[in-house]
Amino acid sequence: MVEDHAGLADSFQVTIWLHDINDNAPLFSQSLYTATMHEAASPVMQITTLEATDPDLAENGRVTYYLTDQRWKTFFTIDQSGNLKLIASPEVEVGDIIYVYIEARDHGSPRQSSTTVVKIEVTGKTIKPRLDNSFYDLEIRSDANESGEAVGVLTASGSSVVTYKLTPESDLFVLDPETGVLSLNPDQTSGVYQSYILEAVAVDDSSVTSE
Ligand SMILES: [Ca+2]
Ligand SMILES: [Ca+2]
Repeated sequence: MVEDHAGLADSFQVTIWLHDINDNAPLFSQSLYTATMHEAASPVMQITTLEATDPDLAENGRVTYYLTDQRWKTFFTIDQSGNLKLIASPEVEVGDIIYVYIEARDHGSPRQSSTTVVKIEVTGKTIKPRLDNSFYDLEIRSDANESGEAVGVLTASGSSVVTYKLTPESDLFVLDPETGVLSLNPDQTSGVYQSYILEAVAVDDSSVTSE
C-alpha cells in the first residue's frame, strides 16, 4: 500500500513467480542402515524402512527409491515408501553379511541422486518382530457403527510370522492377529466414543515379544 501525505492511498498487487532450481540431491536419513534377517526368512518379509528427503519443490523434490545392485534385485525390493522387503529366499548362511545398495533419485531435470547401503546380518536366532511405529494416532468416525469398522492397521518388521495382540484385551476393539487390522468390536453396541489408549504387541512364532 502506498499512501501520500494527503491520506490518498493506492494499492497494487505483485505476482512473484517462484522458479525452483533442482540444487539438492535427496538425502538419506542414514548413510548406513543395519538390519538382521533369519537364514530361513521367508518372503515377503519387511527388512527395514529407509527415508530420503529432498527440500526442492514439486518434481525436483519428489523421491523415488531404486535397488541398484543387480545381484540382489531378485531377492529384495523397495517400494516408494522406502520399505525394503525380501521377495525371494537367497542362499545364505548364519553369519553372512549382505550389503544392499539403494539409490534415491529425484524427478528434477537433470535428476539428482544419492546412495546408501543396507547392511543385513544373517542370523540363526529368532528375531524379535517390532511394531513399525511406537505410537499410532487413530481416529474413529463419530458415525462409526457397530459392524466391526476398521480404525487402523498395525505393521511390524523383523519377522515373517507375526501375530498381533492387544495387551490387555479390549472389549471395544478387536485386533486381527494376522493382519494387524484394528477394528471396533462388532459385539459391542456402545455408541459412545471417546479417547482410548490401547497397547499392542507383535509376537513371532516362538512367542518372543517386543513393544
Ligand atoms: Ca531448489
Ligand atoms: Ca532435488
